[in-house]
Amino acid sequence: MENAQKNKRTRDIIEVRTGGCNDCGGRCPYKVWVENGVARRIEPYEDLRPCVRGYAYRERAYSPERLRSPLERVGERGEGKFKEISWERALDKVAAELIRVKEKYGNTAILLALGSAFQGHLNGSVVLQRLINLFGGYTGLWGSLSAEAAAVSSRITYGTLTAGHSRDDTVNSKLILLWGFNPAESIIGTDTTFNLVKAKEAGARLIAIDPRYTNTAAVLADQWLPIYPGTDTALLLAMAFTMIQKGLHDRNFLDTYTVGFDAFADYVLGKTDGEPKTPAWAEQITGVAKEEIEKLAIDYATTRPAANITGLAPGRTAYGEQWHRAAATLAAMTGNIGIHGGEPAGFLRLPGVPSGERLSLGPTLPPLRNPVEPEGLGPFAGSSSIDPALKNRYRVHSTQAWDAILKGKAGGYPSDIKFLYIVMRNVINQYPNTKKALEAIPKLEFIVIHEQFMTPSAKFADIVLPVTTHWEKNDYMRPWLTGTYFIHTNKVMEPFPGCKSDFEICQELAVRLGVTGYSDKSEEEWIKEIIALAPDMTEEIADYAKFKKESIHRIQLTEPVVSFKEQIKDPQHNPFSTPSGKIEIYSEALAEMENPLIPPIPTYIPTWEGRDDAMVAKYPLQLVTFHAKTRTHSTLYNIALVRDLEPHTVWINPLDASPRGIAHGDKVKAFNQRGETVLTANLTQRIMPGVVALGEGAWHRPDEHGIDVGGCANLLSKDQPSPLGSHASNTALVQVEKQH
Ligand SMILES: Nc1nc2c(c(=O)[nH]1)N[C@H]1C(S)=C(S)[C@@H](COP(=O)(O)OP(=O)(O)OC[C@H]3O[C@@H](n4cnc5c(=O)[nH]c(N)nc54)[C@H](O)[C@@H]3O)O[C@H]1N2
Ligand SMILES: Nc1nc2c(c(=O)[nH]1)N[C@H]1C(S)=C(S)[C@@H](COP(=O)(O)OP(=O)(O)OC[C@H]3O[C@@H](n4cnc5c(=O)[nH]c(N)nc54)[C@H](O)[C@@H]3O)O[C@H]1N2
Ligand code: SF4
Ligand SMILES: [Mo]
Repeated sequence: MENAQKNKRTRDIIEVRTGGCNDCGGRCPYKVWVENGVARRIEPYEDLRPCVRGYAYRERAYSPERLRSPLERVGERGEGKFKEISWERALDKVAAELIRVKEKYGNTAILLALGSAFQGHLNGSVVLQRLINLFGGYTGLWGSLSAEAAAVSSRITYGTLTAGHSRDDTVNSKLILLWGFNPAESIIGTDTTFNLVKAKEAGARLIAIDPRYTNTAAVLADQWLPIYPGTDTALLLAMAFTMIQKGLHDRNFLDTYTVGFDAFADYVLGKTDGEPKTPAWAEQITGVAKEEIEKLAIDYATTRPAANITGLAPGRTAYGEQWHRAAATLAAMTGNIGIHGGEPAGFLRLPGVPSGERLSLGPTLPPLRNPVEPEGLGPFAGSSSIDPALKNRYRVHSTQAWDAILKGKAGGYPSDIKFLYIVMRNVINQYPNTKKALEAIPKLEFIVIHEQFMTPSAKFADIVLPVTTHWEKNDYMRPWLTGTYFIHTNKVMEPFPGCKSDFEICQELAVRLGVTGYSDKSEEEWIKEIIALAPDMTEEIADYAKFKKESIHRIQLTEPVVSFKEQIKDPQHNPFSTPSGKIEIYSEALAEMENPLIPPIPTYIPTWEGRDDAMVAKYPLQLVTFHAKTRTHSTLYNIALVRDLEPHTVWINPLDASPRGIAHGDKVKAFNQRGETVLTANLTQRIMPGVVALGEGAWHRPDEHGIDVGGCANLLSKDQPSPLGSHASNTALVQVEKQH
């Protein structure tokens, strides 16, 4: 009796060093205090502090809503009626359906929707990709939903995906433009806001260019320049006009390191199209006053060094790739490339990682080649080819998955799709045009999903396989684009009863599919092998056991990392990796595509559904769908702890609300020709008139009439990719009305 009481009181508390491993913008190392097997508390590292969501991942891991058993659909698709079945039966069924579809239609009838929700290099969605490659292949998707415009623009302009500075360099900048960049909320690098604060303390001026007055702007910026979405290229062109007119551009830099500036200057001055890109011209398009444009141009050209830190959202507009290309061109015009405190305004990957095929960082479990595709297309979305026509021949652009299911080969898509396999995505919610998704779903013969929760996508599956969270497995990862460290994410808790990891599921399916050679290694052996595939990591991680134990490995830098330092210091011996060996303001490769919508120099192309579209008569407001601070896309939406911190609303300026009779807190309907959604109005001067905004990721929740009352952004978005593959999620016109 006495002993039992004593045992009861014994507290077995251990510290597990691990980290967040999601597509969340950060990926922070932290310690978790685990009491008798239950995670209790997260403790951050000094300089790499978790965001508000980090703490909610604990609630999520233990949520009573977690799926605990494989499910088989019994009701209609989407009705949400399932029965629990055994793992044996579920896996047998998935394997049998894969074999049936392969035999009847061929491998291209299988569409993989592979997500990025878990970012470990062993257990990522590559586990399914590898399996299905060994099974004969599949129809894949291309086009990163996040950063296709940034990636393709960096590859064209600089010849590499890596084009940025480690964040500790920010302190060297005298002027920082936060261009469509809100890292205090849409985290882009755990270390970003910390270093921006340091830069401000060191005297830098910061200017935010954003249709919304964000928390980052409120806390850090000296000035807010509101701009109409999708018009940023026009602003950059007018800045270029001012610089050229006033002779402020760095002619020596341009002559030495770039090709094509003269063609660009002719276009900017209106010599090629009769339209000088003056500040007055840009004022009409962007809504930014011409005096402000001139001032910004002069400031950016004369305050050295200056960093234009570009977010990803302006690139997620129609022709968003032009904005990234123009931003890089202005970085060159101001000589801010390859120097401390400057910024090439390109895509950013972890410094030190050799540029590769993949948008994500570094090697993973070898995915193997997709046998239905030709060699050389590259294994991943955002592949090595920049030619969209080539990619479209074998893959479907991710924004057009629903259209491809509906239209198939007859509609010009590479295959007729019968089987949808979803891993680490909430496709119905997160791909554009959710109504079209609902139309496409019935065309499919079979849908499988691996999930942790009954998400809006899981509801439509025929079989749902419950998976473990990132705290229930070991892996290693790199930070999200910035951050000079590696993390070994150690297991915090035992797998939730009834759940398996994605890797375990694929291993068991491999046996049923008769696939050999899927995996011959243990978890630890794989992790070691993957590390060995990365030259930078092999150098850094000399002692694996130490890495695992300490969980974080910090890369020791003698100074901040600056892309293209060598190219600028000694151009003779260090050409850029572009065909010309220089920064390509003019790209011959683009010229060869002979597509007026993919011009060889950065060009302002008015977006579809812009302010001058005929559609404004019915749908006069531009919509921005930002990344909300309380969720990772749609992940965490069902966790009250964070959801209640910032209610999901539509931001609307009082000048737009008042003629519509809308008061703060009213229920409103946001709609266009594609769909409608009901949510709460947030009247605020923090959004410019003519623009409304809502966070992406709120769950699609149809009421009894099929009307969404969840505020799902993608009911309103258009499923048309930009010509170079950008996901144009910030280009849409809508109307907002009071809901009676
Ligand atoms: N309108 C609009 N749409 C957007 C965007 C936008 O700005 N506007 N942003 C786009 C961007 S940048 C992105 S990256 C995408 C993100 O879209 P998704 O990749 O769909 O991301 P989530 O909504 O987080 O959904 C991921 C799902 O994976 C599940 N999951 C988490 N961990 C695991 C795991 O280990 N295994 C498995 N099998 N499942 C797991 C989660 O429960 C969750 O339901 O959304 C895009 N959609
Ligand atoms: N809290 C949180 N952080 C995240 C994520 C998350 O889901 N939640 N997701 C992560 C992922 S996967 C990604 S890809 C990144 C996305 O990172 P971003 O794309 O940079 O993030 P967003 O919030 O979509 O947009 C940033 C800002 O751009 C503004 N903006 C939108 N359109 C335009 C435009 O046309 N012009 C200008 N000038 N500004 C515009 C928005 O108002 C917003 O304030 O965030 C990462 N970080
Ligand atoms: S969600 Fe991402 S950024 Fe936030 S604490 Fe977790 S790992 Fe860090
Ligand atoms: Mo993303």
